[in-house]
Amino acid sequence: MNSSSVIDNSTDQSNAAATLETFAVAKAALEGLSAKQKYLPSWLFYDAPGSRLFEAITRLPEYYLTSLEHSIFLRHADEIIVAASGLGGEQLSILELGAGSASKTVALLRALMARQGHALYMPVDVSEAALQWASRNVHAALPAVEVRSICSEFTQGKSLNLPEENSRLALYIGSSIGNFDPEEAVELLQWLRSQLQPGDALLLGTDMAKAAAPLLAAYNDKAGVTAAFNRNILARLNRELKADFALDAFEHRAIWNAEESRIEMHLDSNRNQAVRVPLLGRSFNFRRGESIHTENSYKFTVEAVEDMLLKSGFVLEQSWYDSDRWFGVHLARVVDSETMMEDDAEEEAA
Ligand code: AVI
Repeated sequence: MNSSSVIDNSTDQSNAAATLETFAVAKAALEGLSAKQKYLPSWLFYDAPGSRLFEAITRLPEYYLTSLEHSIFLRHADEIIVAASGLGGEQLSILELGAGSASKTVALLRALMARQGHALYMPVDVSEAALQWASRNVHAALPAVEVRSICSEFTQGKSLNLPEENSRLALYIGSSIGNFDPEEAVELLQWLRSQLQPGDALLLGTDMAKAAAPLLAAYNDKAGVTAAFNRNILARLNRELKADFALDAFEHRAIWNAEESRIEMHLDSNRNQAVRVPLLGRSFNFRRGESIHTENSYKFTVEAVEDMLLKSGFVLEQSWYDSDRWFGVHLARVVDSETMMEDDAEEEAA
């Protein structure tokens, strides 16, 4: 094989991946914009410009989620690692779904290194760029940590083929679970459960239910970064599907839906208009005031967290909070389903 055929091959592969992604974007846009209540799924936010905007959101003064979760890790990392290690005495490795910058994870890895003298970190992300970023940041802070990146779309239910030698602490932090509807959240955690073994642990970060004012401020920041993040979803359809959305014809709106315990983000059309999407071969009409629902961000009580975990095959063991209980970090254990069935049978017999 000569070097040019290698280059051709990789170009073919990346073209194929790009085509698949465009197809997924087109399918999502067609489905969502044809619905009675128009919607676009929130995974569409995270192309390269959207991921940069999200990083900017995490640094906003109103967006308390990231800084509070980070402060919980800084304050309780040792305790979390001791509790996650359980009684088995085996080495623990850390798996992280949706690695991002891994900046918060460093606190946990530092505590793990201090306890074990060695740490294996396995970030999972669909984006190679995100994995490289996580790996670089971890190595800059903790050069001795062993990083094994796993490039996978973990919301698609595929096996992660995890190494079996260690027990694992899986991280799903940042309240990312809150962007799934309750049934989808349980399905995702059930899949995660299927990748783990009895005794393994999960550390889940959740934004907690609270008064409406701080929630509304967090999703309607003064600098307008969240509005830009929201509108980027339309900009992405312009870039990738050659749509002609006028970005100033849609207003960012974030509301608190107390009944569903969630922040909802919408883009409201500020005029009657038709938007052409050439790659779908059609256009979509918007009435003045009509919305595109772009995101749900659920806020949890600890009971709701416990219930979601139980339905997914985990038992909640311990939670840590900031002093106002605005953000929670929950440690749960994978239950051995056979032990659970035996326990149920014993309870029924008693
Ligand atoms: C990624 N996720 C947890 C964020 C959230 O708060 O639901 C996404 C976000 N949307 C608007 N601001 C941030």
